[in-house]
Order: sequence, then C-alpha cells, then structure tokens
Amino acid sequence: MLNAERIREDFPILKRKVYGKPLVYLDNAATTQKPRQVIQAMNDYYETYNSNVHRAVHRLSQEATEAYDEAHEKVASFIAAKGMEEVAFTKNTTESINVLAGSLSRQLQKNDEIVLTQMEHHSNIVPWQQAAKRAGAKLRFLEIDGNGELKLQQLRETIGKKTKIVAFTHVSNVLGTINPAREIIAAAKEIGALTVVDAAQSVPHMPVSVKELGCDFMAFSAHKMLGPTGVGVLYGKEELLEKIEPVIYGGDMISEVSFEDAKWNELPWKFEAGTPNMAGAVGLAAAVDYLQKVGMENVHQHEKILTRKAMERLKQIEDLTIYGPEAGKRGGLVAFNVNGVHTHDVSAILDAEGIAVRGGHHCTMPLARLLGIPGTTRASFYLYNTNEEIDKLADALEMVTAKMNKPAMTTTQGKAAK
Ligand code: C6P
Repeated sequence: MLNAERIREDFPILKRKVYGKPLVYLDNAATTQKPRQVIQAMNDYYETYNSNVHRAVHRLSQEATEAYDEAHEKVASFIAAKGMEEVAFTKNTTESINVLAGSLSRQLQKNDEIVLTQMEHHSNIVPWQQAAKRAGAKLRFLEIDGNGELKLQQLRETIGKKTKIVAFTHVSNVLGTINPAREIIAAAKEIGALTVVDAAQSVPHMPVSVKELGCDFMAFSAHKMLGPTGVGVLYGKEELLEKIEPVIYGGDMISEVSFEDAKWNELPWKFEAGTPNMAGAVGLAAAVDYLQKVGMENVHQHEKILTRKAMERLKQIEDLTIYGPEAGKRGGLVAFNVNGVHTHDVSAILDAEGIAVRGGHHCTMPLARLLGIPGTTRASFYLYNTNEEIDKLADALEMVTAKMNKPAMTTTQGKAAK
C-alpha cells in the first residue's frame, strides 16, 4: 500500500490554496502534478550539464547524451521493452500516433480496414482518418455497450480479413473502462493485423508490459505520469521499427546524407529528428524512477480504492448520472453529469471549492455524441489523492444538486461544451 500523505510532501503545488481553500487536484487524466524529484532533475540538467546530445565530443555533451540515452533505457525497462532501440521519444501521445499513422498509411491499400473503438480520444481517431483517406482505406469501430464496455462478442466480426491495423485505447479517458488489451491484440494477430495501443491513460496508472500484451506499437505521454510536458513515447517492436519509414526528417535521424538522398540512423534515433527535448527526457527518467519506487501495482490499487469510494458516494447523489462500468472494471477516473446542470457550471462550482476537475467532451466528441450528451464532468485520480479529497468532491457535488433545486440557479445548458 502506498502512503498518499507522505507522497504529497514531494509535490510543492499540492500545498497551494485556491480561493483560500486547499487545492484538491482531480484533473490527473489531463496532466499530473510533478514531484520535487522531477523538477530538481530538470533544474540540475539546465544548471550543470545542458548541452545538445549525440553531436559534440565535449564533456557536457557527453553527460547530456548519457542522461538522454539512459532515459530511453529506463522507459524501455518500465514497460518491459527489449531495450532503448524500441523506444523513441516524441512530443506526446498525439505525435506518437501521428508518426505511426503517417508511416503505416504507406503500406495501406484501397479497401484495407483500420479498426478503432467508439471510445477513442481524437488523437487515436483523426490521424487514422487521414491515413485512411490517403490510402482509400476504411475505418471500422468496435462498439461499446450500455456499460461503456466493448462488445467483445463483435470482436471477430469487426476485425476481419481486410483489417490491417487495430488501434485502441487501453483505458478510456472518459468512461474509465480498462479494455481487454490482450484479447483484442490476440484477435488482431490471428489475421496478421498490426496493433497500436494508446496507453496515455494506462502506463501512468498500472503495471503495463508490452511483452505480456504482445502489442506491436504503443504510445503514451510523460506529462500524464509525473513527468514534464513535451515528451512522449513511441514504442515499437524492433523488427517493425526497422521496417517502417520515418515521417519527420532532418538532423540526427540520418546516418548518411548526400545532395540526392539519405540513409536512416539506427533505432531509435531514426524516429527522433532534430534537437530533442533533453531536459524533458531527464524529467521523464526521474518520473519513472519515482513511480518505480512507489510501485505501479501500489499506484493501481490506491486508485482502485479512491475510485470505488468516489463511485459509492456519487451513486448516493440524486440527479447525478455516472458513465462507464463498475469500479472494479475501470481506471482511476469517474465522469458524470448532474442532470439539468451544464458540465461547465458543475466545474465552476467545484472550482470555487478549490476542486479542479475537467468539464467538456474531453477530446472524445464522437463518444459524447454516441452517449447523447455535450460532455461530462470528470474527476481523475492519482497516487497523491486521498479519501478525504473524494469526500470533499462528493460534499461539493451534493451542494451542486442542492443549488440546482433552487429556482435562481442559472445554467449554460444547451451551449456546446469545449
Ligand atoms: N487526454 C484528457 O484530459 P497528449 O495530449 O498527446 O499528451 O495525449 C492525448 C491523449 C491520447 N489518448 C488518450 C486516451 C488521452 O486521454 C489523451 C489525452 C487528456 O483526457 C487531454 S485531452
């Protein structure tokens, strides 16, 4: 078990007040807070060995290169990849998926199919829409049921002979659903399709092993796992990364260039064109160290406890609708609507209590449309959140519903959610 109170000591921002009230930060699915260890590692980089990597022989460049490469090794070991050759750094999950879609689209032919799910983030829809358009391929969607779970009985109908790529979110950023990744990957493998796992909401919150999952590619972001913004991870099986073409060209991703042509660098640098985010990589390495020290199973179990408590309390509140499956089947987040009150009003009332949640469509517009709602209010948890904070959330929501029943309450109901 982890000690959230002890962990909170490492996060300077959690000491701050908002409108005179202690900050209750429940917007971790959007981005997480950073522990002192991460901030210090990045400061240390800038204060003592800031330099470009893989380019110069001077001492500072050697130190920066060592730290940068080591960050790749740490991430590789964190997700049980073979080694750093399977881990390229990008800007974020979005860029990782765009690189894959851009590259894999060159192998697609007319009428090939790409299978996604109905609960994807825009980052795992739009790049594939563009890829499909370029190749004349088609998108198909694994459907969700009334509980917000994938209809697995349709798995082998949706993933068929024409399927070339199956790209899906491991954990939904709205429904919280933990998808049965192994089963989906196994179905894709049966017909020889490539698999891409959007792990933006899983790698930060639970043990994830690419070896166990057997996926071909995976994407996630440092900023959602205690690390800095501006660093993302693109994992790929070595033999596949060797085979596919890069889509961003320039310095460091080449081994040889003539006026006419170029040869690509070895992995993973073939996918890292230009000066990378060195300080960010150092910060990500420190975040991985931090999470490994706490233990990912402990993080997962802690979030399960918080989620179960949140669902129990929220279910007691009249006029509140929760989306997604029961607590045992979801990651550490709960999205809901207070009936008759726009999500932005709910978020604003909670904000006045110092509680940071996110309201809107959470970059899953097709899912929101499917659910017939403009958006939801979402509380998302992490290792530093406490039971007491869940009580504060539930108490504040009780206040929202009480206010709602008063005639003076004005809402922005009907306006489009952002
Ligand atoms: N979801 C949220 O509040 P980036 O922005 O590239 O780091 O991550 C994109 C992304 C991809 N997939 C999933 C499942 C995600 O949840 C996200 C980011 C944030 O839900 C910001 S929209």
